[in-house]
Amino acid sequence: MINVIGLGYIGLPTALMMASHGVEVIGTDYNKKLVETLQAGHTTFKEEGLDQLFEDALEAGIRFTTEYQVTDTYIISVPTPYDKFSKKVDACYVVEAVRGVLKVAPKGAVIVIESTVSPGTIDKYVRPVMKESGCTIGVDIHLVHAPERIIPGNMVYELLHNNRTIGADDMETGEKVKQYYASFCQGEIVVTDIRTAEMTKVVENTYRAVNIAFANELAKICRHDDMDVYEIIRICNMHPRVNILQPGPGVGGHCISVDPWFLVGDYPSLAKVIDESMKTNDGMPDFVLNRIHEIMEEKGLTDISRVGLYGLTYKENVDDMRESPTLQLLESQERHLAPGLKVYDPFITEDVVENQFHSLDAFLDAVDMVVIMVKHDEIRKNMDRLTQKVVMDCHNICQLDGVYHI
Ligand code: SAJ
Repeated sequence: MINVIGLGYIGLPTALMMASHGVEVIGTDYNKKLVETLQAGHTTFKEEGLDQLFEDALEAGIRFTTEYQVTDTYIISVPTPYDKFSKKVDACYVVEAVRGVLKVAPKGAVIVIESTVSPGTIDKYVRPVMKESGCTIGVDIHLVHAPERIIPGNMVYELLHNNRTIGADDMETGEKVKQYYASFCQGEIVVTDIRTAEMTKVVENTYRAVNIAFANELAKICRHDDMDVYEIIRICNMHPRVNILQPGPGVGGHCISVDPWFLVGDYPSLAKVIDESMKTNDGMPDFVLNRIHEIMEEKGLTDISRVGLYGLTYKENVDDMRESPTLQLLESQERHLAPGLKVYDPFITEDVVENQFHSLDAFLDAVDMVVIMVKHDEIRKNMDRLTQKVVMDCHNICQLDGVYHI
């Protein structure tokens, strides 16, 4: 039986996937409300295919609790924030979860850490906790790191099809854990050591962050001399060895905007490209805010409260707002003591910011200028509703005449 600790964006789909593929699973989370919601038969966030997977897992007998279980295998999937000042990973939730497991785990149990951690975190923070509790690692308890790779918006498909990495102290444990993942994962599963597994995960997200930063920097260069960055990227990408990503209003989510900072925090004198890239991405919401003011001036608009931001989530067709560029932009606006922008997102039903609307109709009635911050399918399908508005399209999805870009 597997006890999955932490039932958030990664832990829940992983637990459901294993349960629906014949593994006995109990999911544990310290958040009582979340556990009660799951016990009542409801999922806790929206994701393509998640509800069906949930039903399959319930049918297969998955259970949810706030208690740690006595079993032979644990998967820890809890958040790893970073300290905004030092830029280093904050492993407190992982350490707490390991402590909780150690209180109940029988001799020989395996603890698999799925949470993203910076290279060396397991040596530095997790092993000492195990030693303190009197455990001999590799005898009383085995340790594994199996970083997740699934992308919000396509999680269920990617859980099934992505290749995976498993880091273990010994091949025997690595192979044993591999069998659990192989119950559902159709991709290749590589077994390596723990430090390598830690590093690969952070490097993957850093690679994407640096490449997005490159696209964002190109957008700024092209804006400076009035060139079309999208056309330039499109043509460059016809070269067989060039594949530039797309500029955007900023980088959000709990991965690409967070994990690369771990390397900057741990290697400040070495991780120069990464540091600059992260600053470039973090500067994009401010860049958009400046563009809004430029465009308003050009169009003779004077009332910022007649400008609306479309989208609050960190990217399209998800309901996750963590580190979202829109939230960053609103914060920046407050710092400049110029509140008033209207906001709307079809995926966010509760009130989270001021001047927020809950229907596209009401939002469009209240604004003269629309800034497309997130390319949800809804706005793609409603482009004809924007013909009378000034439009700033941060994703190059609007074909209307006179549209402004980043
Ligand atoms: N973005 C751009 N331009 C692009 C692509 C993305 O501005 O060309 C922005 C998005 O709008 C968003 C942010 O970047 O704000 C991040 O979005 P994303 O779709 O690139 O990635 P995430 O954060 O949803 O998921 C990433 C994935 N990592 C990689 O692709 C290397 C996913 O596979 C990981 O599992 C996930 O991080 C994670 O949990 O670590």
